[in-house]
Amino acid sequence: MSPPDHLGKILVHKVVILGDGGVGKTAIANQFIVQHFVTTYDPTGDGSYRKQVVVDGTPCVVEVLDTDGQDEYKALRELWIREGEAFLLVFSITSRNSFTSVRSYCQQIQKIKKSEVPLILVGNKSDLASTDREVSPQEAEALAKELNCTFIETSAKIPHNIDETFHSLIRLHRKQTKEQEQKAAEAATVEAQTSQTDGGEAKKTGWRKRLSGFIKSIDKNKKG
Ligand SMILES: Nc1nc2c(ncn2[C@@H]2O[C@H](COP(=O)(O)OP(=O)(O)OP(=O)(O)O)[C@@H](O)[C@H]2O)c(=O)[nH]1
Ligand SMILES: [Mg+2]
Repeated sequence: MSPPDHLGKILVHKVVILGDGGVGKTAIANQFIVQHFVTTYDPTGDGSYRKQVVVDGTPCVVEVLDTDGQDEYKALRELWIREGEAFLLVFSITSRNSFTSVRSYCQQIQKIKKSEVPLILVGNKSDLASTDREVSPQEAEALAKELNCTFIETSAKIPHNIDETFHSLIRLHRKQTKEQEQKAAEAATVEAQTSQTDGGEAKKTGWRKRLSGFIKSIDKNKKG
């Protein structure tokens, strides 16, 4: 077990699942959190769950926010996106409409977050690929390339690629957090160096000023 002081340092990843109604967001969240597949479709409100996992030997907590894809919840979406740190953008491979919606979710994330965020494009219901597929993997790959993210096909039913998807997102978030910390440390070093140089300059200027006054007074004395 980790020593107690380490527990306090465990990183919490706030993952938001976005996508149209019926694509399987709740099913994905349930499968990841409790390894259970819900067959009934209950378009309920948003819910959040927590789970501790170990990814690449490091423990962390994943906080999953399962949003509601119904239109009446649109107003809440901005709030969910603000809360989130990493995103699963879900469509169903059996619904072209849900695939078309992906771009607008992504635009909304970019508008609110302003900077790049860890994001994975998820094509759910892969178990229905042979009978009901409406979106090809090639099309989804092309969209992922355009959105500068990874594409993964999942099935919350069988299940397939569920843990892998969350683990990949955690890795992306860890990488980004590390890069941001490095950037902040670099910026702090540059700032410290600049203020040191500024201080040096200020001293030099003060020293020059004082010296020039001293030289002037010597010159005056000489003349006198
Ligand atoms: N075959 C299959 N069915 C799935 C899969 N994932 C979800 N479903 C079914 O699709 C329906 C909708 O799933 P939900 O998880 O409730 O969809 P949702 O995205 O949460 O929908 P909203 O809460 O309305 O936004 C349910 O009947 C699920 O059983 C999957 O991977 N394969
Ligand atoms: Mg749901």
